[in-house]
Amino acid sequence: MPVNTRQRRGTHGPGFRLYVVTDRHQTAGRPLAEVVAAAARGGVGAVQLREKDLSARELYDLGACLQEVLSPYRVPLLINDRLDVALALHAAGVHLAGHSLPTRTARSMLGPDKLLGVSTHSLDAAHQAAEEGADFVVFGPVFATPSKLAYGPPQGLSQLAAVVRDVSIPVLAIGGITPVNLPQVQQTGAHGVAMIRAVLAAPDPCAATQQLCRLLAE
Ligand code: 3NM
Repeated sequence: MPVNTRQRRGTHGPGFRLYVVTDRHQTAGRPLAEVVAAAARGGVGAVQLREKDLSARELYDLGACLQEVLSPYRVPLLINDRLDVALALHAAGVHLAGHSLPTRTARSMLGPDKLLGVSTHSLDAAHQAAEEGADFVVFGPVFATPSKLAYGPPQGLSQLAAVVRDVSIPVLAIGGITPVNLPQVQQTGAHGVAMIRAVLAAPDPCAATQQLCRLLAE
């Protein structure tokens, strides 16, 4: 049984189109909180805390710090994989990876009101996430990106378009997305984009975010 997706959809799909995923090693030496604050000033829609090498305690502390900088802007923080940390922080939601708890299980532990995003790499996985109660999926990598080179060639725009067409919940594209290729991504009908380097590594993350938001509004 789908987890009440029809009732929740519409009131609950992600209200955001620009989703910044953290990697504190991609900030050109600047503190992550400083860069995330700049992205919030620039209008980012949501932030996912994804620091896979940190312990629960370290993630909790960093998440609390990011919540402090995001809360004046009302930007939701989602926690990658660690449902326990998300619950401990009263975070806005959780973002699941392939190795995370099953989507259905995470949804039942989170309740209907928290945001639940799922990273997917195939049409089947995106369908399954929708069936099991995800609010949105992230699909990728659309273009080549250093951290995913080992997994083979990128999915490409036509595969993204197929997922957007077929899946009943919003799809955000990820992987190698920049202001230059963003218009092609938008042509697929994707709801929005998720990115690391285009914001976190930008010389001026606030201006980069503003530019991306302008493009996404077109
Ligand atoms: N997940 P950038 S691609 C974290 O395909 C992540 O699921 C991907 O970084 C996926 O915006 C990716 O710098 C890296 O290319 C995105």
